[in-house]
Amino acid sequence: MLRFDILSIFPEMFRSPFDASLIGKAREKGKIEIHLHDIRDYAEGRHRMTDDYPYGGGGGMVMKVEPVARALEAVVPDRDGAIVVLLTPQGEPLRQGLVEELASWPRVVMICGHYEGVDERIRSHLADREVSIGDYILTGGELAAMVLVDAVSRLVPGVLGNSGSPVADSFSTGLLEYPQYTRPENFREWKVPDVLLSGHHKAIEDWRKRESLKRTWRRRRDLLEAISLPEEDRKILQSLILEDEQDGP
Ligand code: 6GU
Repeated sequence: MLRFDILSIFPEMFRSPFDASLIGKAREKGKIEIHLHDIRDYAEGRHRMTDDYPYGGGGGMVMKVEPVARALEAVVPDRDGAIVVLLTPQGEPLRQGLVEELASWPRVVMICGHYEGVDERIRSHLADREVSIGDYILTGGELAAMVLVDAVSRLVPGVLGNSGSPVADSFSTGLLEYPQYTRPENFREWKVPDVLLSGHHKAIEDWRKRESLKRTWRRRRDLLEAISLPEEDRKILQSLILEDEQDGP
């Protein structure tokens, strides 16, 4: 069981993505819990403002620290066993390793950043980690929080059911996935590779390994540099690089 708490000024954004699909099923099965908290409920004053003008001037608005601090204190009065993540474009880029680390916590609390930025004291005094989901700017941290919940949840035992095993997927081998096919065998003369129909298990395994290496070499050389390939795989890679240079398929 993993519990997520999401602090946001737009908690309603999360309803349908978290009710539908595998995440909804995981909640029904009690594998995960998702609790939404409206930061505005913790804001004071007649207008319950969650943002304010930046000290020093300049454009844009800044997310206030007090409502976030009060919300956090209500949600995790004792922070033992909980990790508090601030979603912000300035954060550490989200990769599978960080997803795995977050999945090891019993409780993941997320603060969705908003406006042109958040008061620096939210990051320096309230958050344990800052996470970004990539090098582009979203209007707020909500979609990033959904990405995080999805990626972390699929690692929680029992969430994937029989639809897949997280150990077999590409980011645990460090390589991109090989091409997959299902029926029909021939669609508009677009054919399934013969080897996959051969029933020759060793040949299929070799083909898949080669295709994974080829695809990773062509599309994501950075991934190959980050892993140490077994000797056998390096040989396969060498041969397909040569083939590629001679305009291979
Ligand atoms: Cl976490 N927040 C926002 N606003 N934009 C992002 C992001 C987060 N990650 C990538 N872009």
